[in-house]
Amino acid sequence: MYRRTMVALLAGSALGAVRLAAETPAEIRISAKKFEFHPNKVTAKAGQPVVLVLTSMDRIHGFKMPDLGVRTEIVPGQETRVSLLPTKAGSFTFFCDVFCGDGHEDMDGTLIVEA
Ligand SMILES: [Cu+2]
Repeated sequence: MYRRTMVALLAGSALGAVRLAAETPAEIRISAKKFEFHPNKVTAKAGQPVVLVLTSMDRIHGFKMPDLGVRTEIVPGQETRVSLLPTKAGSFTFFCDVFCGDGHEDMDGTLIVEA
C-alpha cells in the first residue's frame, strides 16, 4: 500500500504544476501517549493524498489501520511518516497494536474520509 501510494504521488508530480499543487499531501499530525491518540478523530478527503505524521510522547506505540493497510510503530523522539491516498469515503478505525499497559485496549481513533 505504502509503495503503491508513493508511485502514484510520483506519477502525479510529473504531470505539471497545477496537478502537483492539487496533490500536495495534507499533513495530519497525531501524537500518541498512554493511552490515547491526540487528536483521536482526523479528517481527509477521498482522492487527496495525505501524510500521517506520527509521534509518541512516552514509549513505543503501534499504529494500525487495517482497512487502509497501514501498520507501523511510533518511536519516541522521531517522526513516523505514512503516506496514503484514501480512495473511498468512510470511517476508518486506527488503534495501538503494541501492548503499552492497562488501558491499551482503549487506545484508538478514527480517520473520517469525506467524499
Ligand atoms: Cu498500546
